[in-house]
Amino acid sequence: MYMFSKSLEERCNRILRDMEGSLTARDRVGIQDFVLLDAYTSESAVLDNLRKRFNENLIYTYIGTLLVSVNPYKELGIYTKKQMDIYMGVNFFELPPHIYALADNVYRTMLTETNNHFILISGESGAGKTEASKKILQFYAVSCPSTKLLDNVRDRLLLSNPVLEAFGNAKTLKNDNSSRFGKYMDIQFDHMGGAVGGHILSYLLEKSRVVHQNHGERSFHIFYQLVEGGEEDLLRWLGLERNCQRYSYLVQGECAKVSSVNDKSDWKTVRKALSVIEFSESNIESLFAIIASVLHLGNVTFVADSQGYATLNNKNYRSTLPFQTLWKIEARSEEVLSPFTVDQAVYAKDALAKAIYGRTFTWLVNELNESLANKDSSRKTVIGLLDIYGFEVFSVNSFEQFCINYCNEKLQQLFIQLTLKSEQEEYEMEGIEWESVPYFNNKIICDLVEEKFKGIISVLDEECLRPGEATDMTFLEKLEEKMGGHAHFVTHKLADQKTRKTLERGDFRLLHYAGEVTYSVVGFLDKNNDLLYRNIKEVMRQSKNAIVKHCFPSTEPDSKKRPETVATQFKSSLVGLTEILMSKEPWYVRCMKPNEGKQPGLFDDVLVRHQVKYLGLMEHLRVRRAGFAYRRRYEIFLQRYKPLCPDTWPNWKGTAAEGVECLVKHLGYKPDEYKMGRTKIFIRHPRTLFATEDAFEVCKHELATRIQAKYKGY
Ligand code: AOV
Ligand code: MG
Repeated sequence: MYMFSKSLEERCNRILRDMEGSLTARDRVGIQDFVLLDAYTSESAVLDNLRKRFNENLIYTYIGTLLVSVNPYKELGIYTKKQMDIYMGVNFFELPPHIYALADNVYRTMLTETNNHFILISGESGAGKTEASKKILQFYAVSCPSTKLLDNVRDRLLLSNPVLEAFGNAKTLKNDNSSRFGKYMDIQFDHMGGAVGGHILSYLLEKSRVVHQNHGERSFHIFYQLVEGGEEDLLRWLGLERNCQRYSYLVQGECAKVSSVNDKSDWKTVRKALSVIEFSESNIESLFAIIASVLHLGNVTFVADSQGYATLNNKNYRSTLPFQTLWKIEARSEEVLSPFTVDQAVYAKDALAKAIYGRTFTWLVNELNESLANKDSSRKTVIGLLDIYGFEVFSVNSFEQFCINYCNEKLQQLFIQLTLKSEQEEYEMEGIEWESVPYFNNKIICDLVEEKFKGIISVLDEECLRPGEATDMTFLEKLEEKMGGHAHFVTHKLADQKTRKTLERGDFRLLHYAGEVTYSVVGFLDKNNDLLYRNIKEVMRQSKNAIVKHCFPSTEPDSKKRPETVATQFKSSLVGLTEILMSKEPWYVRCMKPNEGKQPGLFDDVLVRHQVKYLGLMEHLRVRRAGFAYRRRYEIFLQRYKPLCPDTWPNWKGTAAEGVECLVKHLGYKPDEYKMGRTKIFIRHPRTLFATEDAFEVCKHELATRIQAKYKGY
């Protein structure tokens, strides 16, 4: 349970015990808030501080209330129940930076201000976003009030993670557990702070991974989990062998085994989670039948008959298939696919596999939401957790990376708007003069991608409207025509002038906020269209598998009405997400990667410096420091520092603002060192706060000594 007001004695003792290190270690371990760094405008000083802390296994540092996290790539033992207890109900700046401190602060602010919040976790692929979001959820699971009913919700919230990760995460070259979908999760709290429900929104799953993986990558975890961990009789029923190598869809990347991933035990976790979340046994069966059917589908091959049409190659396949779903697909597939060439048949087969998997994933999210739904209609407040796929650059980048990186641009834009906006508003609201800070606004790149009639998505959609005529190359030509002069767009014609690097003929390059990415246009039109043959849909509709039936409803709009393209749908869903987020109070976790090799203990200066740059940390720091480095609500400031002044200690009778005024006068603050806003005190220089903090530390020692002396005799 939370304790909002611990007695001073208790707090002194605890702080003395747990903060022993941090009282003396400022030089050794760096500074825990960049705002207090003297050379705050120097990128090198920021980098030095990060490195110093990283080398001491201190992966967290603040910029005010923003949390910077550097992936340690090793277990640090800092996520224990004991650590959670330490951070529960304690003032944000009282303890060393931690993801729990942020989680706790958001939670308490939500409760005291009864408003909605979200935590935006960003950073490139492999930087630690998903881990951070799990730590936050775990913290709430442990720290929130507990009753039998609430524990049930808590378990479901926690267990939704392994299920979603099994179906939506995969090994990539960047990350062995890479999120291949975007996830926004609302955790709903009642007025007592109990977690009473949740809701998940998922964004664009990278379903092409089902049929193709680049070298060194895998398909979604669930396939390997089923094959490796599935019970004997289940596999027999599904007609599967316990050997991933047997399945064409699992071996494209030639790395079915990953040392950091234990498919067998993960299977058990997922299986158990599905039961706790109360998926019915028949749904669970249908779900695994779908996973198996995708694997079987992958093994279907075609040969050309005498007329050059595709026919099924695996004659014996049909008799060995034990269940209805695929049987039906195949029973009709000759009819459906017979007029196709072999290439077209393979294409249709892959399209079907992707569609089945993609729709099943959507079904899964809906089921989880059913299970997490809070039936009580009383007013709730929420904390939203946003964990999306991070910015990524591979040697070959396709439509998927284009969408992922566009999504990251949008979130960077949101960060810029909100940090500057809220800062401006705060100064304005508090009646304090605002000094603006120059920064790179990536709106120009967002516009390049999404602007109506002009952006890359519009051009792509236009080309998708010209079937038969348009190709990936005509799309590229149109881009060249329309975007040629844009500062962030390069094709091979212009490559030398802008970036001094040559480009292949079928590529275009975007100068993203986080770096350059070269995209190969191959497959852009196809993936954006994402069409499925109508007769294949009809076959799916007749399936006996309840989930498949549900995922291919007969009410689906027919092909006469053109469905929205993938990129346009994604764009709209991101607009929706932005609206959801804008209505809530923002908090930020900026995750960083210390090296490209997933190695513990290795801090690559060049790589980290690059992230410091593009994550906008320097600008954020400057903004925080532009006028006043620190601001605190009067009540909080007074509560913390009142032992420093005989007039305010132990109780101040007047308003908090008057108390603070009295306190800072007593401490000898000069008039230009601070400003009194409407609800907060603003302190210009960190050294002023340092001095106050130091005085506070001394005072704490004295108090603790007095307390110890007092209790000695007992
Ligand atoms: P991501 O979510 O940011 O990448 P993850 O959160 O999956 O990255 O982290 C990648 C891996 O780094 C994890 O599987 C852990 O092995 C390790 N790791 C991350 N954070 C920590 C931590 N705090 N302590 C110990 N190890 C950690 V992506 O989903 O690819 O964008 O798309
Ligand atoms: Mg992730």
